Amino acid sequence: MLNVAKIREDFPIFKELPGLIYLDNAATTHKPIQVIEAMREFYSEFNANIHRGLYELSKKATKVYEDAHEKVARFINAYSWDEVIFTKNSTEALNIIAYSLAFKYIKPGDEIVVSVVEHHSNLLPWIKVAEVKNAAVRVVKVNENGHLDYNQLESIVNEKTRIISITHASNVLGAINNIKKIVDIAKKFNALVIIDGAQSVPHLSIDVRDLGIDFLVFSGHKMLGPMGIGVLWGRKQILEELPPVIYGGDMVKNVIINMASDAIISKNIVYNDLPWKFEAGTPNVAAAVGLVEAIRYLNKIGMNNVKEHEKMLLEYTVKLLNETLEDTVNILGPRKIDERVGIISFNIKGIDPHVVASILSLNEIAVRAGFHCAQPLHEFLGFRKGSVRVSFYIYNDRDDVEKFIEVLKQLKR
Ligand code: ALA
Repeated sequence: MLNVAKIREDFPIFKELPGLIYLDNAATTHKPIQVIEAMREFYSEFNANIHRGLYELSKKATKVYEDAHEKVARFINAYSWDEVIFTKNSTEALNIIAYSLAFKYIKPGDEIVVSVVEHHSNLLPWIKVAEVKNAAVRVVKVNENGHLDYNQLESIVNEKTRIISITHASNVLGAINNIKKIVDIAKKFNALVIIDGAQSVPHLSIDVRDLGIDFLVFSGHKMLGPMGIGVLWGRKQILEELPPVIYGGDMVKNVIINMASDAIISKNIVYNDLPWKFEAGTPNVAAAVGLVEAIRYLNKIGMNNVKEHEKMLLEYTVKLLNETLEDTVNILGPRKIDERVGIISFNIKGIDPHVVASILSLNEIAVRAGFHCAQPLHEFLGFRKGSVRVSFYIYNDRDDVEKFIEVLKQLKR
């Protein structure tokens, strides 16, 4: 059992807003003082640009930034530190990998497989890439419990499939996909497997070697870290072959251009080693420092305890939702709590989800309403106005759930 009262003491937001019931953790989590302090310390004591100065301050900044790659690598059990590429967030990471694969790997006629539950950021880049490369995107459906249709996946994947890009855990349904099963299907045809871990890395213990995947993306801000830092992890031998998509400083070792008048007549451009090849421009060093602190915080709690805590809250919420709203509530996603991360989306018959969220907000309860950047999933499930989403993290307790349910009770009345 987590000591929620003690954990909450680490989060300044709850001192600032003592009445806040924050149930929108799938959108972003709050930050413990340890993360905020580490970033303050960076800017006050060792702020300098990395890889660019021979002076002590720059060397120090470079060291913490490089170490941050190592710490993230260990957190997900990557093979080596230089497989970890820092991005702005999961969205940017997915876009980078999609365009890089489009530059080198995807050919006309190729197929890219996604699922209907994907967040727009794991759908739109592939639709664009397919358009430009004359390739096709194929979409796997889910059943009534929000489980991926693995039979359909098996029937869709064939020798034309080059990529399967699927979420680990749905940001709407909370449903955890069976990644090993997806990898097994992909490997029959040597397709690459890209996993959107935005909603799984903060909640589950992740081991990229054990999963057998090729790429993983996730965001720092959904796991106690700051906004502005995300991760693209990929297998080194694949990343080494792929071209960068963002060009500029620090991603290149050698830039020689020979000019005649105003024309470039020859050039010799050598890109930098991993991970810098994919990290052009001044990076968000302070955010990397914050992310390391967030990882330290989560490791201290233990990822299995995070999962157990969320499971307890999920069970309690489903029970109270059903008891309170009876057959007027429609809970999306898997019935078995074990198959979810700490997310529950639902609809109350006859009430627009935005109205529910607005009334909750009047009571200082923060949830998200609408499509949650997953409109195709809602259309597929027949929820034309979206859903109300409640999402938990380590500082939520049963009291939060009860206060939220109390408002729904009033709403029902
Ligand atoms: N992707 C985030 C969410 O699901 C913002 O709310």
